[in-house]
Amino acid sequence: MKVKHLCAVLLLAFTASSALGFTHFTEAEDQLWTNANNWSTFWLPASDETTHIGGMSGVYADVTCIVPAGSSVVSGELRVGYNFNGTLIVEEGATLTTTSHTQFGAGTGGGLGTAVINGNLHAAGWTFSAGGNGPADVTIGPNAVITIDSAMNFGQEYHEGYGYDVTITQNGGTIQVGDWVAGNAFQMRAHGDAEVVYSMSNGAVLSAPSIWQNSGTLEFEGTATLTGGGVRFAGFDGKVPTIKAIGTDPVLTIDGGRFSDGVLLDVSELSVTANQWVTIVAGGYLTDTDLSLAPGTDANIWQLRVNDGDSGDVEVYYSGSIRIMGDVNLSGYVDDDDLSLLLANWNTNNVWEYGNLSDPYGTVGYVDDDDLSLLLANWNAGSLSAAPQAVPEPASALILLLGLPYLARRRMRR
Ligand SMILES: [Ca+2]
Ligand SMILES: [Ca+2]
Repeated sequence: MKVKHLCAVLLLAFTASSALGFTHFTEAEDQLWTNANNWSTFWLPASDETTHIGGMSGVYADVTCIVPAGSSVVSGELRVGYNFNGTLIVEEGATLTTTSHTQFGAGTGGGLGTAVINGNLHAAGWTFSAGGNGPADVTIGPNAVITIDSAMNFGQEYHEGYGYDVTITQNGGTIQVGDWVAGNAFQMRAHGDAEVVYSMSNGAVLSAPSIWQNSGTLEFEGTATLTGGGVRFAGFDGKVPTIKAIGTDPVLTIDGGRFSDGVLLDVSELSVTANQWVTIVAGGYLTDTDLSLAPGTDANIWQLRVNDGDSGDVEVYYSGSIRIMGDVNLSGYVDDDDLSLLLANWNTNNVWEYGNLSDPYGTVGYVDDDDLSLLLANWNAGSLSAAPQAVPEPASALILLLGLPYLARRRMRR
């Protein structure tokens, strides 16, 4: 009974796909894409310099198929893990061109779309677990050179309430995206409980004019670069994105290229392993809370160190520079100049530059004792990598503090 049932399903799937003009990779002899006997059409041009498979229609890869080293093949739309689980392997030195979208785990059958890519791949677009019913797991190797003409599209937009995990591990290599990296609604996210995890390491580069992350996790280890001009991390729909640093001395370069467009690092959490430095090169704007933050060799390079016992939470706000909690005048360190500015604007509805540290845009908050506490808790911060600084006399701060009730009373009377 079970065998009959399975055959019926297979027949149905074959009939449905044939009607749509899709060629099956059947894996009849081996797993090689360049072996005609592996294809439902039994057709393959003799030369493997440029091989057209599936013509302009498309290919279902619901088993494991390998594009072997030294080969160059072209296909139409490619669906990896559509009816069943499928795996695409592009070996080092191989070139795969898809004239339409490549989809991973984006079929109706719930199949897992897996790929291991260490060669050249050129696709019209990439879709991960979007518009379908399956998860996706893609690993990109150090020799991969990937060009996506339009978008890298994450997540599940058409089946509200469902969610499928998307895991992308980019261990080096370069991905150049023509339009944007995001979900169907311009978010790098998945619905429901699904997680999008994008792990970058070994010098991995992801480049696109627009990279939006609204939930899920971006991990980086060693060095990694997000580039192209419009990197944006911002919460959406009750979810928040996480940037997570792993290993020793991780460096994440967020090179917007066009900073006038604004690089928004509006993440709620930057997760960093204790007792290590993280270097972030960005046009973003970082507000430190419990962490030690120090300028690097130039004003755009800052290092973040999370000490044992400190929280790993960092609030990041939009602007043109990275700022230290308590540094009201943006001088790079926290001292009595900042304290004076804060006190001079006591009890006003104001922005960061006038002392409202707890509410940098001044949307709801006033300059008050919460801000004073934040400043004093970060007294002398920002001087970690500089030459030893004279510690401001506690007495001067104390005198200013003693004068505060008098100042507050005078302002209230006006
Ligand atoms: Ca300052
Ligand atoms: Ca405040």
